Amino acid sequence: LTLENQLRRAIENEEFVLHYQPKINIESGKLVSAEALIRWNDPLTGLVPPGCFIPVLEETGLIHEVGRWALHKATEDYLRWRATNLSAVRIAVNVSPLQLRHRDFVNEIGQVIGINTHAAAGLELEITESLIMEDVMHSIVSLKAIRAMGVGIAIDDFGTGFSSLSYLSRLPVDTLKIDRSFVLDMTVSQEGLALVSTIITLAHALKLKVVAEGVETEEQLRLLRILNCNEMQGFLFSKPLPSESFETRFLASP
Ligand code: G
Ligand code: G
Ligand code: MN
Ligand code: NA
Repeated sequence: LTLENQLRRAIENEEFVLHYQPKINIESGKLVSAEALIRWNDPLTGLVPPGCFIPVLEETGLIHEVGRWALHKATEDYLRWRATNLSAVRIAVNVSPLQLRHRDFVNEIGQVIGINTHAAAGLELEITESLIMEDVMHSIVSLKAIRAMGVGIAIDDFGTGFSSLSYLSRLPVDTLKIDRSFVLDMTVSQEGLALVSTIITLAHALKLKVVAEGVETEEQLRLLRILNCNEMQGFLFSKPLPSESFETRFLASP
């Protein structure tokens, strides 16, 4: 069986699951959001990470169907959390550039949130920097329409995609996520620290929120706090968790 056919069967058998990784407000220490990260629960081999199958979903066009499922599932989980908790934890869903480029994507987002304004306010899309830039004019049009519905937009892996700074100021986005390679270098060299500091200053000058990815040490967190980074995500706080564990650990009412 080719991987493509295995994936078609996985879609039929509903074998995809979403894990959630918390994002923490650095100033308050509070949980503010959860990033949905897809896994394939293959009955033969167990959990398969997205790096192993997202490229094949993209090559075969199956990404549209699986991406739509992820958006609906994450929104459903979000609305359930919201119904059972007073805390307003947002939810972030990764979106393939192929999805963003699809003619129907803006409509699809409209269908996902429906008439539920809570869903729109709670939802954020994460889009990789390099791929926004590949088709920047079309990206701007689509992202504007999505943002007009109240959905947030984050640029993922920021710093790795050579964004033109002139476009950065024109992109309709709310958040920059600093790629974890920069967070790693921050405690290794003065140059690494200077880069993170500069990215945060730039983001704030453009009125964007900044999230640091891959935070693994107290030292990284200490420096990010000094630099006024807004949110952090990483193994220091929690790895991505199955939704039941995420709910028990972070959302269970006392
Ligand atoms: O969870 P993990 O670190 O293995 O994720 C690796 C990459 O897979 C992440 O960079 C993320 O952008 C991507 N990814 C995770 N979930 C999804 C998803 O639902 N859709 C898309 N397109 N990419 C995802
Ligand atoms: O590209 P994206 O940022 O969407 O991917 C998130 C990926 O980063 C997930 O696969 C997740 O497992 C991984 N990740 C999250 N936190 C950490 C961390 O602190 N260290 C490392 N090495 N990886 C992390
Ligand atoms: Mn992401
Ligand atoms: Na990233």
